[in-house]
Amino acid sequence: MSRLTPQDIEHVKAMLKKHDEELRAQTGTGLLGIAAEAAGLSESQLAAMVAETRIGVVPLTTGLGIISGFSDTVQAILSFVGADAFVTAATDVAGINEAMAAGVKQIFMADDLTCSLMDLQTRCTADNGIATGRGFGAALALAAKDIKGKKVVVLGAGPVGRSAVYFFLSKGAEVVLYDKNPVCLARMKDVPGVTLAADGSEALAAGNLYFEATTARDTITMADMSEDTIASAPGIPLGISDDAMKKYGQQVIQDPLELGVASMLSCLLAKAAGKALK
Ligand code: PYL
Repeated sequence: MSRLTPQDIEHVKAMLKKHDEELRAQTGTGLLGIAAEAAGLSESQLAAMVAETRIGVVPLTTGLGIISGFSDTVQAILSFVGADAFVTAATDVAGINEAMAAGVKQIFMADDLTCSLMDLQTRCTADNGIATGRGFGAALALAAKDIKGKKVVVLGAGPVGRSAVYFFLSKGAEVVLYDKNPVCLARMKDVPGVTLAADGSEALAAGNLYFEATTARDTITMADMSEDTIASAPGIPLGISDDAMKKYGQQVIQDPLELGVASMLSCLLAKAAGKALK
């Protein structure tokens, strides 16, 4: 998982409404609706569950330390989808204590390796990588109207890519998967419904629904895209080339944190309500 920079997220808060409108134009629903789809909930079910939250976002100074603007941006995203969320004034253990004293039901924390939303009552957790795979997967499925029986190309077999693969399979799609790391790829070789590609070009030639979850640039170029392409691209940095974005950017679903955080919330609330995420 790439570590975000302050520059990656500096415009997120101010652009939340505009991004929600962009997502609605691309998928037929906004951030809340996509997050609901990611967790197998209806939008109204999720809205009712979100209204009962109280989330403490606790900044952590471990490892490479605080990312300027990260906790505030997480809080803004959670609030945008209707959660009662606040950033603790203290960091680390003091921040956790502050959240407990404030009567939180959930706590959001992220160190350099793991980003998690935890439910104190049920002890359920939602992981950013897994939720991001489901959230961007749901966005692609919604944008494509129906992916049942269709081929979805997944580039990247890390935690985000693998989570998306299982989401696409649960929706009846077939998956063509490529990762430049043969060990990552081999982990998926016996999964029914998954075909492993020999390289990125072979994968991209298999269909026009793309899921890009690598840490490389230019994995998808102008030659790979057309008016029929829909791409969902959580990978940081963006894997779609600049010239392809200029021509086909409207067909690309991407953001640095919004879909992942909203989907962490929906997946956590679904799990806390006893719903198994298929
Ligand atoms: C959760 C994000 C999504 C993409 N990359 C992940 C990342 O940047 N993780 C590191 C988060 C560190 C946060 C820091 C703070 O400000 O509390 N510990």
